[in-house]
Amino acid sequence: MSVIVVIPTYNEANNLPKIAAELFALDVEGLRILVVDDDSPDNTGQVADELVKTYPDRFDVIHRKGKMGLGTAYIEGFQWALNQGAEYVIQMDADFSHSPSYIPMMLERVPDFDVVVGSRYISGGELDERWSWWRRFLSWWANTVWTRPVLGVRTKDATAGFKCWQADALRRIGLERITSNGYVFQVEMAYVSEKLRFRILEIPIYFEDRRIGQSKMTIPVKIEAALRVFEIRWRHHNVKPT
Ligand SMILES: Nc1nc2c(ncn2[C@@H]2O[C@H](COP(=O)(O)OP(=O)(O)OP(=O)(O)O)[C@@H](O)[C@H]2O)c(=O)[nH]1
Ligand SMILES: [Mg+2]
Repeated sequence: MSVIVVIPTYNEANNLPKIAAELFALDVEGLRILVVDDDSPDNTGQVADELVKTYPDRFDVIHRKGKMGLGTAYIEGFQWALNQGAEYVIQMDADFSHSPSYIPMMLERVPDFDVVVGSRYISGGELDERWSWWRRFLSWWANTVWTRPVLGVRTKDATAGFKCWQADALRRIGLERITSNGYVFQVEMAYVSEKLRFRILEIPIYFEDRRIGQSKMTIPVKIEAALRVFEIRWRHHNVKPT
């Protein structure tokens, strides 16, 4: 099996060696990691270069010239993974919000689906119990009251960022038509997946708060993401299953 885990990083120097060690400890045969780093000021890029030496042939990094955003980082990473001949491509954050422990289950289920989504909003899914009611409310509202009705998306967690794709599903998406740069990238991928009538499986996850480092999800970033949902609908409402 050939599995590439794509991890975009911006200031994750302290998380990266730990998440790499946990991923390689999973005992998933053929698992490789690709980091896409945006010239993080905390030197995540150099940490990644060290990891390339520690895990030869299993760990790679793409260095980009500046903070170019989560969306383009994933598109570059996915394209690289497809060119490397990956059968399955996993996307996850570096900050342990997405626990590597779910990956074996995702890989077990993905052969019968186009994509398996780590979901916070199906039965059994949960947000960190340390989150304030306000943070929970905002997250729930953004997903359930805003994004899903605006787009008519059936996936319960339309803003999820932890997914395991069949390589062929990523090819069918046509990555060149995905243009979101920020966090709304996840929503764009979810919407196009549904337009293409992909077989989507949601599995419940416990979404832990980031262990180390700082959130990049500021209020203006959240507002922009909310408004971008309309742009996504406008751009892709005509997409038809192939
Ligand atoms: N390459 C790249 N990675 C990014 C960028 N912005 C965020 N990331 C990474 O994308 C992942 C998710 O970002 P987070 O800051 O954790 O965002 P979040 O999970 O929505 O917010 P938190 O509540 O802080 O965890 C992390 O691995 C980040 O390092 C970016 O502009 N470029
Ligand atoms: Mg996070």
